[in-house]
Amino acid sequence: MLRWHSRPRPPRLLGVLGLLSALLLTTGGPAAAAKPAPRPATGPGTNHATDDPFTADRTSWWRQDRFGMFIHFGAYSNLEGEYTRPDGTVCRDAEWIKRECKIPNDAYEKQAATFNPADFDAKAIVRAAKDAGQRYIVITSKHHDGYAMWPTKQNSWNLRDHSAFDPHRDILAELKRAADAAGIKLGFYYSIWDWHDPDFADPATFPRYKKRMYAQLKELVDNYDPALLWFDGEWDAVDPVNTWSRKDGAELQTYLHALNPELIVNNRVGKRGVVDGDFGTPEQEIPAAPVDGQLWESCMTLNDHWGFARYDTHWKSPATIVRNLLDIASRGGNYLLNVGPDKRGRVPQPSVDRLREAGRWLRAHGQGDAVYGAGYTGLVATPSWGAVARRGNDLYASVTAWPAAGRPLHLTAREAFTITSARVLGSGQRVTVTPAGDGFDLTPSGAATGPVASVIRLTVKPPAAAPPGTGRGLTARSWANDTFTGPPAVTTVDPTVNKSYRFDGSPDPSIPAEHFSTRWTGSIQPRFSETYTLTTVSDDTVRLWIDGRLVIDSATPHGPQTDKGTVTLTAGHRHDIRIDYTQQTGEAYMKLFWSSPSQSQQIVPRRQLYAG
Ligand code: H79
Repeated sequence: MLRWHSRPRPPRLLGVLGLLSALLLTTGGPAAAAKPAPRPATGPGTNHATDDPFTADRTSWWRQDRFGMFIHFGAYSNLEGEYTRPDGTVCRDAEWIKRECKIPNDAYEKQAATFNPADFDAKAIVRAAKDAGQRYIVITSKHHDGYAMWPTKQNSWNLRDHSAFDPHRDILAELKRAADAAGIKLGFYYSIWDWHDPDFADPATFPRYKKRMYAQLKELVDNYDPALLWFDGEWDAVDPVNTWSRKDGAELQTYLHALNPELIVNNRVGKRGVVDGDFGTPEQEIPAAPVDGQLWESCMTLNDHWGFARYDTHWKSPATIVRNLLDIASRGGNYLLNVGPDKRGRVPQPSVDRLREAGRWLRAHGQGDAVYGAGYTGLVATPSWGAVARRGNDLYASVTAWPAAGRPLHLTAREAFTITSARVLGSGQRVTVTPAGDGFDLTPSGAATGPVASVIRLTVKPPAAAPPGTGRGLTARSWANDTFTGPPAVTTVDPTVNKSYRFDGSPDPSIPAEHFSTRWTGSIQPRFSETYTLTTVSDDTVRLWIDGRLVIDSATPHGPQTDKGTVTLTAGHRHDIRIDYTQQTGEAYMKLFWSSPSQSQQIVPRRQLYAG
């Protein structure tokens, strides 16, 4: 299995300021001549996109693991979802209780001082995640109430300095140790929106808040080496006013990348855009289809609250959990399923029980193969009777509505392929496969293997593929104007079209960050003879031609945006491609993805692109 358990820590860069002073210190000396100066991390000539999250080694574990545990735990947990007002009436909420129940600061601080999660048992939590088949954990390090769950040095509003908890304990360190020991990845949730910090709401003092926030994030990265950061609270809001901007997000991403280039970050680091961070974050919902231009993860509660609420018994059933996971994996997404420990730090038993049931299903008969390392396939249409995911040359048809005896399950094929074997995991029954209409009928000879879902593994002979190409990228001509006028300022071969210039970058140090244009030319060589969907993510404009035909025409200046066009391509053939891209002012992005029945979404890779 492709997992790194004891990956050596990547070398820490110094951060932008450190990097600049390191540069100043080393220029001119005799040693400086030996080493090429490191490329600056900001400014003209910078492309912040350093890989394709859909295919990078950096994101490999996350793309395979599919199922994670979210943990909402903070000073609010101490109230267990109920606040008794001075007049004796009770107000209910969970992690939003301070705001929704309008608890005065001093009252909230007073109750937090009694917070004593002495029963927090990192090993038990990791065991619960492992039993559930969850392969990573994301815990709130700081929610909107601003209360830090580790001994931060930036303020005293934290679990060590403002609680009744043993000051020698550090639950994030405990969780990190237990997760490492179990081969589970650990990530931290961090809320940008902060109801407690007095500097947050006023634009005049916000820079002070931002400095503390950066320092807290550095503490988290340096002290706990998280694999992932999960931001939240990036939205515009009042009370307190949230001024977090796309520019703030762009700067934070640059900062985090300098701290650890391997970090995986969600899209709420910016403003939830398709160009922000590494993955999209649908909350309490499952997208109906793969998301264009971005990895994605659905986060969901196990009952109706994120934080512990002692009265909330509206638990999802194990069947719902498993079926959600199957739907999500079959659309190429991840499932981050939440638990909210009580004020003593214990994960509610109903949560543990349901998670264990889900894990039991995943372990049974190797059914986890339908989830881990499996993903979207365009080869077949989504059936009404379940979900189909692809892993190599196996399709996993997870059937939640098993047919009556002798009745078929119909599978619609979007491209011609052959099924060479079909069997029900955990059952010796036969599955008869017959070509029928627009695809196949699968007729099992026996009963479902269980009430949750039964998995039919179909081994397929997929559509023929041309061998990988030998391309080295497209020719890129860039102008220091947004009209392709005059001689280009620079001509290069770009391995891929994958540009995140954000606010400050540009194609070349000689080209300022505003008003430029790039024209890519050459050819694109598909490996399958199929209908391809070309997807661009651009800001400000893009036009794309294949074999002289305009496939994407998005010439009205726009913010970060996804556009799509379809084109039938021939395996191994080099189709002419031309892309005209302009950047006027503000942010700048240009990415080119492709997908087809046989090709899952990715940045069009270098070897399939030829200069010209
Ligand atoms: O941490 C969990 C929730 O507490 C948090 N995200 C998950 C992972 C979450 N916060 N808010 N929401 C979920 C719902 C969004 C509410 C909002 Fe609003 C409506 C934000 C902006 C409009 C409330 C009303 C705040 C501002 C106006």
